[in-house]
Amino acid sequence: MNRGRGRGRGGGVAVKEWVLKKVESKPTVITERSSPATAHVMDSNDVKQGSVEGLNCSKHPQGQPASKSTNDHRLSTHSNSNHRIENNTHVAATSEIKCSQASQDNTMTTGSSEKFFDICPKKTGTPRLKSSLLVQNREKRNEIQRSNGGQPIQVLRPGMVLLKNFIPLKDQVEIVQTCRKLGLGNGGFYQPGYGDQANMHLKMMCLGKNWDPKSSSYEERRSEDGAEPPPIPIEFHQLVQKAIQDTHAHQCKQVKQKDVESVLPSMTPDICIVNFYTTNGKLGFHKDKDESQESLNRGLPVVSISIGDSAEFLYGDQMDIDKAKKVVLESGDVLIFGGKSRHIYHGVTSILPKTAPQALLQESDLRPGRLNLTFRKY
Ligand SMILES: O=C(O)CCC(=O)C(=O)O
Repeated sequence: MNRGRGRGRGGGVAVKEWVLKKVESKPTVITERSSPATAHVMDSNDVKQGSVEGLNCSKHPQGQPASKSTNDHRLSTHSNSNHRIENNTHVAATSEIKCSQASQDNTMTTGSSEKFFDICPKKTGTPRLKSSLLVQNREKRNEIQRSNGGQPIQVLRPGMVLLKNFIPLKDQVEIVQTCRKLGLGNGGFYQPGYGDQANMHLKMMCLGKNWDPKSSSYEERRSEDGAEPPPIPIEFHQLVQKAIQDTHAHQCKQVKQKDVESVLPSMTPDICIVNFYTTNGKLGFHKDKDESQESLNRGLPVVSISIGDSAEFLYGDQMDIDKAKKVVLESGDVLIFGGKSRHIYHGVTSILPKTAPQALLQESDLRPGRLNLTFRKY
């Protein structure tokens, strides 16, 4: 059950670092999960307020000081927990910060008897603005592409593929509706936090197993409220299977790759982390390393589905966003990273407002922002 985020394996030493950086008068927090690391940058005021909206990642190799030293604060390992706060921080030089407001979108709270975050609130009286010409044209183009059998699969690197516009609009609407329903029920969307009063910049719901950001591990019930994660719906399983099968077929045909399983192993998920990013949501640079050692060793892929507004997604081999590559994930895209790419650092630096397909918004009432589902095998 130990997802391993923030926890060293083998030695059993819990390691999680939080680094604060001063930007103008405001210090900013970078969280880094080391060995391997996960980093998130946060505004320290937000930490105090228990709410964080801006984050980024930076040069801060695990276990090493980053390039610049200031008198900021550093949070790393407690002897008895994952966190520790120190002064005299080493600061990553590349961090660019967006200071946050408190979560204006925190309409939900935890606790099964309380209201959960609704990703499709019913609009009252405010007519939806027509999307820009750019978005309208893109939607037309996407529709044509879909009716012609979709776009070719893009190989971003060995084991990492992008299936552009893979999910038909009708299915996107259904995914939103399913997530909404699950998200309002027991184990639904809540505001996750890392502890130390620092929140993630998104709303989360887990299916299959719960991932707990405080302990960086999987659990059968959500420690926040004791809720049992709902099972992964069958349609989601089918979608993941199709995405992997299509990728294999593409590898066989186009790349003449014989041993497709060694490049991208098949995977039947037992976990789905559903994130909803409002338009100022983000997710810091990190590695997914909390799945079982067997799953990680075999390079069983993470399959990631994007719906709604587009996101800037960074990925790379090093804990350094300056060296990372960027790809824009649009509504209906499926990104898969497994095999040699299973251990990449990755994160979401920004959500691009008003980029969701108009028809999706009309039919689902999805609120501004982005729904992301990542499937994994524990
Ligand atoms: O939202 C995304 O595209 C990435 C999500 C992610 O990295 C994660 O859940 O670990």
